[in-house]
Amino acid sequence: MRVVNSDAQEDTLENGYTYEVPQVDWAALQWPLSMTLDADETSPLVFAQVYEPLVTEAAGCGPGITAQLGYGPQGTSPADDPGAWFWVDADCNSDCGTCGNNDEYQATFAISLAGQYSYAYRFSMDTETTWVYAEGIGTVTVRGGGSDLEIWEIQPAFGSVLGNTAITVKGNAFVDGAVIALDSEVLATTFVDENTLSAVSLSHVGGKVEVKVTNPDEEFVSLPNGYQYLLRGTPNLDRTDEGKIEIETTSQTDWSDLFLAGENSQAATAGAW
Ligand SMILES: [Ca+2]
Ligand SMILES: [Ca+2]
Repeated sequence: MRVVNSDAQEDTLENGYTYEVPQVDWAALQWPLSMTLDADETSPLVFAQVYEPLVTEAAGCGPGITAQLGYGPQGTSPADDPGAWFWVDADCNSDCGTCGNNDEYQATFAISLAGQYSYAYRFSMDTETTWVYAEGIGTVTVRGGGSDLEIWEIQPAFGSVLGNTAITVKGNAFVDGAVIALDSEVLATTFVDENTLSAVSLSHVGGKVEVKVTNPDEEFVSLPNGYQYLLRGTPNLDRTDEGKIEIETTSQTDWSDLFLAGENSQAATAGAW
């Protein structure tokens, strides 16, 4: 920045002024956070809210904000991997009565290929040059059906690094004798029906791993990042019909004292501390 007086005296301050890219101050995915669809089925409306001072406070949606809803391979980040995501423009939900100072946007998507995907919102204030990615990532399972071998979802999709987590893989065209593998480690697998397999996880270092189902004829399908080994799962604090919170320990997806002690020894062995 340079200032020049009328007597031609002047001074310059290098980097004295910063041109900032206009960005929304806050944005978050609202609802829903997960869904299951058939292939090519249009999703329910997905909502996100955004806040920008002097733009969103007034009724309706303020000018100059572009909102997009996108989906991409499950476990990928829309900010880190935007080329792998598909985006659609969202519309203003001008009827939002609970938005306060925020604006709300809505959109739908449909996905042709069966599998598990993540979805998210992003917002731009400079005609789609830079984006702010909204807080919150949704998960959608797309069922294909027909005779194709498919993985739809893993229940639960995470478990202890110690292993011994009972997992169920839902999908299509499983054959008696099919096996589940986590990170290429084949598990002793129980065939329940053509849509359901169950197994118990083995111990493994923390992180996301591929889930693979192989039928006896060697045909296989895999879901990258489909299962996550955690040092500790989040306890399920949903109340029962009687209003009680029951910590369930057999699946090891809830906390227990025994579980916590085991984690520490496992972490030490893995050299993570
Ligand atoms: Ca801003
Ligand atoms: Ca508004």
